[in-house]
Amino acid sequence: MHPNLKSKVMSAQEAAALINNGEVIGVSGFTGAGYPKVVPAELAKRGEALRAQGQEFGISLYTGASIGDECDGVLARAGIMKMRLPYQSHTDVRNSINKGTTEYIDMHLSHSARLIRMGFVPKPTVAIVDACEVTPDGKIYLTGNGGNTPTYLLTAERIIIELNTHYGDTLIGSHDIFIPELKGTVPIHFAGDRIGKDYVQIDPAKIVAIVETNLPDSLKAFAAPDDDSNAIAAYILEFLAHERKKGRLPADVPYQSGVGNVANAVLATMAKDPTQAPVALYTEVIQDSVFDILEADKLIIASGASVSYTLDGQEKYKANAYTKGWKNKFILRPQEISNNAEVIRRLGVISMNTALEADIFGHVNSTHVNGSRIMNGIGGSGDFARNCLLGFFMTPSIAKGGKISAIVPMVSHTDHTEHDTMIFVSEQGLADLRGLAPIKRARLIIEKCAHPSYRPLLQEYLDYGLKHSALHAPHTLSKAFDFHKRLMETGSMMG
Ligand code: 0RQ
Repeated sequence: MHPNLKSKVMSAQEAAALINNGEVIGVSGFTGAGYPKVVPAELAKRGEALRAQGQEFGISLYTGASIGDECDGVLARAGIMKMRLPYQSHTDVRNSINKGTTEYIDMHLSHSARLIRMGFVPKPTVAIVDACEVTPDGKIYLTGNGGNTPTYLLTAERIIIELNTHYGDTLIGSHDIFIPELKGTVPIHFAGDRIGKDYVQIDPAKIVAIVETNLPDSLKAFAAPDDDSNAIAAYILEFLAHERKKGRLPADVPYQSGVGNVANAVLATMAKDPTQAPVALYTEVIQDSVFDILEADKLIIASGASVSYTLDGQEKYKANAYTKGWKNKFILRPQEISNNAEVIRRLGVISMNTALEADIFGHVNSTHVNGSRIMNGIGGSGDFARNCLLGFFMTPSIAKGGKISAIVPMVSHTDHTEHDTMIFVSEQGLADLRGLAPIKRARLIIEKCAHPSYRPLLQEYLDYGLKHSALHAPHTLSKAFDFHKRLMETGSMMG
């Protein structure tokens, strides 16, 4: 190692001691990939100890998206996470937000870096970044995510690098770092286009610590897709085949899929289908299901903001990166590019995201249980839903053993309005709402997507509105939240 860099090598504890009360920390990491794994734990210990002595200690934490327990979990449990943006999905962070200890700004993932660069929220004072390689002239080669990491590296006053040998050099060359101007084009015309550099160039004088590690991203294996996920996947694929036959779907449009079991089931089903042509992904999160497509020889390219592989998936990728040429099949981008409106619209992306609840007129709540309790965040779902060529919102028709209907009269919080949603899919069926006025949308959603046990209640709500309200979108405000009221009062939307 170069003497200048060597002099910065220290323990995680020493690096954490460089972080002061009130700092804004920008970390690498997107959907459980490429986040720092040892400095945050030492920071949490330090913060807890100082607080135990009666001293004030709190930090703001900016990420790409959700990150592992070794960063989000430890900081939330220590009670020192005062502010968090732009997305999380950790139980302890969620609890800390919902009890008011952590202030949370839930942002479109494509917007966050630009808002930070423009100074609408305080700029990071320190960046902590998981990296494969750092060179004496300040080239940082990132691990499994682009995320907001380039922006944090460029805007922070001090940089702490966790130099992680886990991926070896298998991710070097995968990145395409491009930071867009406030106005101007992002010249990606195919999912596989490269427009930037494979490293982030920083001023090496900003590096204050290098901590050596050899640690994987701790992402757990997914459960095998259940019957509901398989049914939803089958409806989507049948529908896409139908659209293709109608000539409404160009052959080469790329796919975006959200996180979780349903998204995995869709890609796994595609991989198994002998009639499925090779696909490109222009997505944010690349998950293990991409391996099924690769092994079926159906992957053109996977472009995303992260490779969020399980522990087994990480080993599989490393084993095949060079031997089977998998390294050349992936491009990792900053999230403002993976989720860029201009590019999504230009490429004609097919987008698949999950709703917590949807209402009969097509508005979607992805984030807030009963209108106020945050679940995760909007993530990139809005970036894709508004700008895609064809957009699906997927959800099982019921949750919590039938106590909750995913289809409600009026959503208790709105992330995606009727103007941004197109096609709804549950295990009951698929409703294509494109080109339909509100009453027709409501009839179709109740018929195709609602669970049979909730259809009569939804129909009753619509019928009442048809008699007593204006006949464009017949809501009855005094009854619109009866489902949610019953849930809060009796534990079931059924009452
Ligand atoms: O609760 O965990 O206690 O069993 O919500 O639901 O069905 O397991 O589905 O894990 O895919 O999560 C919308 C939260 C779905 C997620 C959401 C309960 C249900 C269960 C989880 P348990 P499932 P998933 C890509 C794009 C927004 C961001 C997004 C999400 C738990 O997909 O955060 O799409 N999406 N980003 O029982 C109360 C309801 C409920 C409910 C389900 N109506 N009310 N609880 N649940 N419906 C990611 C990024 O952008 C990075």
